Amino acid sequence: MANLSSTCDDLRAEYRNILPGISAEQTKQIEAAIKAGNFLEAASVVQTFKNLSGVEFNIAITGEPGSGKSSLVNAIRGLGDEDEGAAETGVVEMTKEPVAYHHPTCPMVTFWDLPAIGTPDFRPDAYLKQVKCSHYDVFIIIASERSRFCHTKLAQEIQKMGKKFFFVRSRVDLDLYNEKHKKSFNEERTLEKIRNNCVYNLSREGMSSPQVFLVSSREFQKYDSPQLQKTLLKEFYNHKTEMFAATEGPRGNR
Ligand SMILES: Nc1nc2c(ncn2[C@@H]2O[C@H](COP(=O)(O)OP(=O)(O)OP(=O)(O)O)[C@@H](O)[C@H]2O)c(=O)[nH]1
Ligand SMILES: [Mg+2]
Repeated sequence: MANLSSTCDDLRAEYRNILPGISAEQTKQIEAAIKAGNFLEAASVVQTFKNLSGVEFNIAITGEPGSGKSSLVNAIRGLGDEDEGAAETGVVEMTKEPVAYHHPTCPMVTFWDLPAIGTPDFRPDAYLKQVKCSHYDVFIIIASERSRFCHTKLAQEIQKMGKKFFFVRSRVDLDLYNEKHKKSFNEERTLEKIRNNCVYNLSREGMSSPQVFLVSSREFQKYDSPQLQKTLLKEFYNHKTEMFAATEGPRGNR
C-alpha cells in the first residue's frame, strides 16, 4: 500500500517528462489506456491538449511484404483482424495502396497502412514518391525478420526528408516460440539479442540512436508495445505543440 502513492508520483513524473502540462487525472487515463493496449484512447486525451482540435497527425506504417503492417494497424487500434473496419491481413499480398484508418474518438490521428516496399509495383527507388511520403508526419518501419538492407535504406531516405522513423521488429512471439526448444533459452536474453541486432544494423548505416521496439500484434500488451505507444503519444504531443507555437507565435509578438 505504501508503494501506491509513490507509484502514482513516479507515473506523473514520467508523463510530466514526456507530456508536460497534463493533469494527474489525464495521466491516469493515459496510463490505463496504454496498459489496455488502446493507443487511440490515450491519444484522445492528448488530442484535447492546447485546444488545437484541428491538428492532424499522420502515422505511416511501412515495410516489406507480409511484415505485419496491417496487423499492427489493427492491434494499435484495438481491433482483431476480423473485426468490422479492421485492415485486411493475410498470407498473400494484401495492401495495394495507402489506406487511412482513424477512430471516432480520436479523428485527428490517422494510421496509414502503406503498400509493401519491394514488390513489382512498388520498387524501392520509386516507393516513397509513390506512397506520397510528404503527407506523413512520422513513419513506422516494420520488419518481421532479420534487418535487411532495404529497411536501413528506407530509414535513411525518411531521415533525408527531415522526418522521424521508429523501427518495429514484429512477430517476436514467433521468434520466442522458435527458440524455446533450446535448453539455454532465456526470453529476456533472446529479446535483447534481437533488439541489439536491429540497433546495430541501423547504426552501421549511419543512424544515430535509432528507436527500436519489439512487438507482437498477437500479444499486443506485451514486449515493447507500451513504450511504442508512449513514443507515438509524445510525437503527437510535440506535433501539436509545434503547431500551437506556429499559430500563436506571430500574434504573441504583436
Ligand atoms: N504470430 C504472429 N503473426 C503475425 C504477427 N503480425 C502479423 N502476423 C501474421 O503475418 C501475416 C502477414 O500479416 P499482415 O499484417 O497481413 O502483413 P502486411 O505487412 O500488412 O502484408 P502486405 O500488406 O501483404 O504487405 C498474417 O498471417 C498475420 O496474421 C505477429 O505479431 N505475430
Ligand atoms: Mg497489409
